[in-house]
Amino acid sequence: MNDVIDQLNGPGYAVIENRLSPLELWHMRIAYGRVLCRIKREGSVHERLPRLLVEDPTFWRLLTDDLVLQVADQFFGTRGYICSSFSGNTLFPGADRIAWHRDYPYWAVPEEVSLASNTRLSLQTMWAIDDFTEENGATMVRPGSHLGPGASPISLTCPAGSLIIFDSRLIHSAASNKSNKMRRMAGSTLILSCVIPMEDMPNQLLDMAKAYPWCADEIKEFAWLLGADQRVPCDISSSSYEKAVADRMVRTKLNKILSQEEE
Ligand SMILES: O=C(O)CCC(=O)C(=O)O
Repeated sequence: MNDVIDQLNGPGYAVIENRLSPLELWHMRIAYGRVLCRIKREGSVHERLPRLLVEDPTFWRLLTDDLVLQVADQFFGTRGYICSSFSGNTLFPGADRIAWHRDYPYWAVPEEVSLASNTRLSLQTMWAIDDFTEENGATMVRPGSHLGPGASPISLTCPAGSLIIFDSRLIHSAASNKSNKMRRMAGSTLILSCVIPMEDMPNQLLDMAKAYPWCADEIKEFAWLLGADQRVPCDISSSSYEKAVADRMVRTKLNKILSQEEE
């Protein structure tokens, strides 16, 4: 784990090869394929898969990977982080390269502020569901670009089942897919909990609770990661302020859904 932290502090990224066992990888591929069957648009060569955790709870394994959480604890210096987004990115044969960019929320933070700050706002994880090769559109990064201009781009080729983890300030892209097979990736953005999440993860959590009551224990264990304990804006002039806050908490709604299911 310390190696990964050193890599995040140095070049800004780490690749952990074969983090998934062959059986886990097989499950991910089947689950990913099932979602693609439902959402793939005719003729499209680039498909993002939103709401993956709701679509199939198999992906919960990737969000809650213990190495990812240990690294995130160290990276942010606190457990006060949440998931901002969890989705898939599929490049079919013929897909164009993705433009160079930093990840959320750094689109909205001036570079001179984000590069100078010691407070980490965002950590990115990407799981290779297929081998990542130069031909099929492996993720590309500019090493060191989380702290400055960065070095020449390199391609993060790795076997299927590998985990790529990086500081979201790192400038990256995905190459075009020149192979004859799809290249699949599933991943999360974790953010310091004071940042507004990109996706409405608390509502995804409630949808998961409704759809998968028999996964209640797992859902409850990691509900914090999907924002169950985040404050929801409310009227602070209310005389029953504490109750108003409690009633609006996602955790309260979650407990209601799961206790109804258990009755
Ligand atoms: O799929 C990839 O390799 C990179 C995706 C990416 O950079 C993004 O979705 O922002």
